[in-house]
Amino acid sequence: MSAVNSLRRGDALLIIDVQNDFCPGGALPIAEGDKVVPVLNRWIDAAVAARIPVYASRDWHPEGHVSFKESGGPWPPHCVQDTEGAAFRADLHLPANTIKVTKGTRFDHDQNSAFDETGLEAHLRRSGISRLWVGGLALDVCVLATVLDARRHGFDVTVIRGATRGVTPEGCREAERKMLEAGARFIDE
Ligand code: VGL
Ligand code: ZN
Repeated sequence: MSAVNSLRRGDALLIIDVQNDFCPGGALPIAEGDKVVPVLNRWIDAAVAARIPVYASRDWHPEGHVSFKESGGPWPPHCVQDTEGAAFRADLHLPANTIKVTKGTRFDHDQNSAFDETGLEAHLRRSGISRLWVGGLALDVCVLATVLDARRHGFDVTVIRGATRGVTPEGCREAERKMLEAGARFIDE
């Protein structure tokens, strides 16, 4: 039996930042970023069939955000609010009742984790969620920060490796090590 069939009540699918700018052709492209989409679509179908909620975070920066090079940050401008680059990939089949988590809006600091001042933890608790299945972009940036926070908050976490891609190979190896050390599990797909 494949893992996609093990979804049960108390689970949620948490999709991190599958937005145009993080895919080939975007402003901060991650190699093969678009390859996560078909894998995630299978998980979305399974989540809908099992009636478990789908959460999707999005990086949603104001112009001139502190994380942009022009403002002294590490990244080229990306995921600027209301631009096409900030939109979810159109081929990602998010259900109409997807719970959207918006982050990266603060003027004073970046928010790599979907838990950082978003209220996500409270929403998950209120919804009776204890187990998270996680995929998205980028493995060594926002997926990493989100998974570490999820573990800190005591959620059971499984990362779907085939549903993630990262910025650098070394970054991905180090990120996986940190997530495993924090008690997250990995499955291939
Ligand atoms: C991300 C770099 C900058 C991510 C967000 O979603 O992983 N990476 N902002
Ligand atoms: Zn960002």
